[in-house]
Amino acid sequence: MQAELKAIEQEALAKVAAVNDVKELQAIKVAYLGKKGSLTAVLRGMGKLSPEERPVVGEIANQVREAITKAIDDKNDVLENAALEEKLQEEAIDVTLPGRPVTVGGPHLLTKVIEEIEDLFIGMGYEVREGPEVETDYFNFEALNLPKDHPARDMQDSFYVTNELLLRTHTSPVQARTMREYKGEKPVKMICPGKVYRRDTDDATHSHQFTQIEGLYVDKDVKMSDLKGVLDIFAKKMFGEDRNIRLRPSFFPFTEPSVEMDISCKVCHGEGCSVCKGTGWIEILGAGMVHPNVLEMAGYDPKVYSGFAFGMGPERIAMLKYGINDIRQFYLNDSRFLKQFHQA
Ligand code: 2NL
Repeated sequence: MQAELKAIEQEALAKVAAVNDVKELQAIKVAYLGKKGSLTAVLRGMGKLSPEERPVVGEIANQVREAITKAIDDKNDVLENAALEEKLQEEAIDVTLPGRPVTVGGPHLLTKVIEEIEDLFIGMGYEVREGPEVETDYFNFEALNLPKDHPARDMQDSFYVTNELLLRTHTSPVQARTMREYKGEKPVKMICPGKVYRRDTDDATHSHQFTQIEGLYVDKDVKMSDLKGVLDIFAKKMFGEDRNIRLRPSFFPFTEPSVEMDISCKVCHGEGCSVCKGTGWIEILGAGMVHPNVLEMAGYDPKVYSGFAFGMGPERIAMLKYGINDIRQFYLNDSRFLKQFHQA
């Protein structure tokens, strides 16, 4: 029986030494030490031994059990450590690698141009005002001398929300609202930047949504020459002191007389070249003296008050200033375009 025990020990230790897998090791443990295991079977047979033999064999049996148990536990530690090591290797992180770069954004070019224009007029005493983008038919059209049957009110050209509400087609309603608020009692000197909407097909020079900045100065004795002086200062500050302006007659329903302003071409200084299409001048904005009907509807007595107004498109200003040839660039949010105008 002692020889049998020693043989079991040798066999078990050899198997444990050969195994390389935790599950197989577990199977060996069951095969030798389990309830139906071979060592257990031998120990069951101890009852048949003589009382002298029993303690001797019992002692050996315990040693064998301990030797096998220890071998299994040690091997288990080895295998678990190896598995852990492998996992650590697989999941290793190189903390010395450079991190992902953090890109910093900046204000959109259009925002910067609008703020530059705002600052320029704030410097001349204008207040900046904003108003709703969903406007009433009254403030968007009626109050600006565009009666119900006026051709500029074509349903095809505006985004109507209801019969009476639409997305504003210009920022003038903000000025009409301001005059109404001031009740014809004090001067108005304001600009209003903001988004406007027209039912247009988008292309290089048209967008169904774009921005506008309008200006309005209403007071006693405001004259056309005041308008020309302010626009000249604006053009020189915005495009350079070497630029000149000229006013051409034009038409808007809300101003009389109406003009369009050109600035001299920076490339040829008025001589005529490809940039200005041979004319020497580039159109920048529209303006005029506020129509008496507009003053009257807003509560200002046209016999006492007069005013000038102007309107411009910041996209157009930015395109001329930075040589951008497609208005859609402003709205595509292509970072390759936007980045060019970020400060270093
Ligand atoms: C353009 C022309 C213009 C105005 C806007 C205005 C506003 C009031 C009264 C009178 Cl409340 N006029 N605004 C006047 C003339 C021209 O814009 O071509 N804009 C891009």
